[in-house]
Amino acid sequence: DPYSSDPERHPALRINSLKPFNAEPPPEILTDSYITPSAIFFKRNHLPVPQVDPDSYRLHVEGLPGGALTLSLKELKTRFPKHTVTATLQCAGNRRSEMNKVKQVKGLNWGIAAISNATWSGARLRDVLLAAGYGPDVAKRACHVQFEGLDKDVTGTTYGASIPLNKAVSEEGDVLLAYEMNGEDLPADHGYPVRVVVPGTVGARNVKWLGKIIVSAEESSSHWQQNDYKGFSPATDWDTVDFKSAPAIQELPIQSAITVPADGTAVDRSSEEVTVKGYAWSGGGREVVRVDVSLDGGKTWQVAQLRSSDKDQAPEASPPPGRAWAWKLWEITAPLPAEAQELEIVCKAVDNSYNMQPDTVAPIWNLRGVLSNAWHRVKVKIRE
Ligand code: MTE
Ligand code: MO
Repeated sequence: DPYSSDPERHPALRINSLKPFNAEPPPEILTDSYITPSAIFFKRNHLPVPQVDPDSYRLHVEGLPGGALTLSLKELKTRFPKHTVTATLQCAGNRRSEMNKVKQVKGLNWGIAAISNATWSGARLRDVLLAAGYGPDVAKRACHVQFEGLDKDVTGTTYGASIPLNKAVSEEGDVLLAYEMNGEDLPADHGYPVRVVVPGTVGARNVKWLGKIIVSAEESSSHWQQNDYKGFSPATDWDTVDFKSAPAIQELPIQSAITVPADGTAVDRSSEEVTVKGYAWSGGGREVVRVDVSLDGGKTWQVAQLRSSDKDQAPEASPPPGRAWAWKLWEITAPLPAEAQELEIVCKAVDNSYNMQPDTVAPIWNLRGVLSNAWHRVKVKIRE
């Protein structure tokens, strides 16, 4: 069993697939803390978790004028300044289960919690590329930075992905070769000893167990870059789909969801009010500026309170424009409407480009069930 050396996992996780391991936390827990504890951070593995010995670990950097650069874990930690970024990771398939309700899609049936927020520390990818000889002439022939994981399938093929070179080398891009998550060594499930953290970019490009970096004229040739993680029209089916016709997902669209109360639960009339909680995030460093909440299916709206830290802590300083990598948690307490017997609670977020979520799933349905970001809706009974 290639999965026999996979690590132990937190029992609260909701398992989508055991081998490879894919799981998300219960939504109510997700918004209990601004920084998601690593143990309940969602886990998305395509392959068995590789066991990497930190002493013999080597990171290879190729495709730059300086020739190949090889770094040990110690060199990565000591030769480059340590940089810390709080960034939210979201899988392209987050909320796929809502697309499945419209029409069957292919992929893991994620709920609303294939998204989590952590503090990552490591070397800047930019600094490592500069040390390997990156300069302005390189940008004339190369456009992409490819990443290869150390996790392999039975044929020896590794997980891989790529990002645009300009994101990788930008001083404002904050791309990390992270060796710490939430102040500790990366856990095995999250890429020990080194993973790429590409803030604002879809989870799939945040390659774990990083073995090799290649600066290149081409995108990664991996299955996950070429023939997966792309969006299509609702009209496209498996007979007509041409993966070459669509760009690989990089930045993700505006997203929000309700974590409390859970769908199908009840509130007591005697409590007179209801508290609604959730998360909101947008890709590409765009900042969430507002979350609207409705208790009546979208007829009337109220504005929720946003926060960027845990309640007992001072909020983090507002991020520089274009570098809002972390989610906002939101909350609203509203009186129960007198007439209603049931609430249809809805949320929708707005980012600083005034991007908003679509109101329903059907027009954004796609065969792979990615980019699912319609208004999130939960129904709650009022108990008399
Ligand atoms: N990196 C490797 N090497 N192997 C993988 O299977 N999965 C990707 C990405 N990086 C993956 C990987 C996907 S699709 C996502 S959503 C994120 O890792 C999930 O990161 P997490 O497990 O730390 O939440
Ligand atoms: Mo993913």
